[in-house]
Amino acid sequence: MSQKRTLHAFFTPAAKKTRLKEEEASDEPEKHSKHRHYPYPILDLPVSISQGISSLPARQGKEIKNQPNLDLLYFEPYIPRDLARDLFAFLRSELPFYRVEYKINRGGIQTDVRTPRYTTVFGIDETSRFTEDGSIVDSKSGALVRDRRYDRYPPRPIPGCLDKLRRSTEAATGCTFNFCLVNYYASGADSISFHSDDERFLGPEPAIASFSLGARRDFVLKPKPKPPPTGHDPGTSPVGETLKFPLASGHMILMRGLTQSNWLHSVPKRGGKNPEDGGRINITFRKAISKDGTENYYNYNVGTGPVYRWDRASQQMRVSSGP
Ligand SMILES: O=C(O)CCC(=O)C(=O)O
Repeated sequence: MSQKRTLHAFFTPAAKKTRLKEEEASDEPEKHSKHRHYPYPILDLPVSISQGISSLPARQGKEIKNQPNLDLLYFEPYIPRDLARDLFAFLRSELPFYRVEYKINRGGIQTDVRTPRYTTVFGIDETSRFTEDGSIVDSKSGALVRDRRYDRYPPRPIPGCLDKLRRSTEAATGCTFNFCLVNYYASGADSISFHSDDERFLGPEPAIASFSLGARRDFVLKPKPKPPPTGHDPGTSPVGETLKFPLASGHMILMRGLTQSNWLHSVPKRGGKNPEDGGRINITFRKAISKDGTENYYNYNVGTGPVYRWDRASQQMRVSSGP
């Protein structure tokens, strides 16, 4: 049996077998995206998924602007159910993930934080780009770039299996993106706490496209707390209410405009035994405008710990022993 057949078979449900037969009959070898800073070559999408992405989005986005300074475009869905299921299984199997640990200073006390989900990141800020051979050059001059912010965690180009969706998202939203962050929530115990993506390295009104694949999870938005009123500002401006979107597989929310400077978002933990606790992938596309963004994203989404990879036999992430 060819390697192609084996890989296709393991993430493809029975209902897809007829369509895949034609692909398996082709002698095309599997292709991988390669880069010296990937822990292993990353498999490109099978033809069935790649072709499916070519005809997205499945639906038009719906504008949600009914709260002060909130500007969302909600695709419900962007990716139809079967394609979302295949893309979820493919990315979970093929991407390298990390469980990043870092220290923060809370009120003068050093605290260890273990990120409560698996993460990975690809891309580089707009001051630089990758050449064909994977080197990093200045976006304008084309000269090789050496910068301490790229030294500790060398940037990695967005692999083909994510770049196709990035290009589709750019076409559907009119935005441009140079970063792809991926979260894997293994169960309801994994989460992301309230935060906003309002760092200076994203520019003043960042657009962030956020995809959900796999288990349904709540995406909660709440207004940022207002500073206490001053003599000039009696503090009467409207703030808005907490919103909850139960995001299903294939849904995409574009957050744009003043959303990040005025709202916080989170995916809270979910308790209890729920049949939908089958794992969820979140993909965000963003645009970083400075090298600080590149350093920050690799620091918090790759870090210095081991690589995890999906283990089919045990149906969980395991520390990867090699390519
Ligand atoms: O998983 C999600 O839907 C949200 C992810 C998120 O907020 C982030 O990566 O900043």
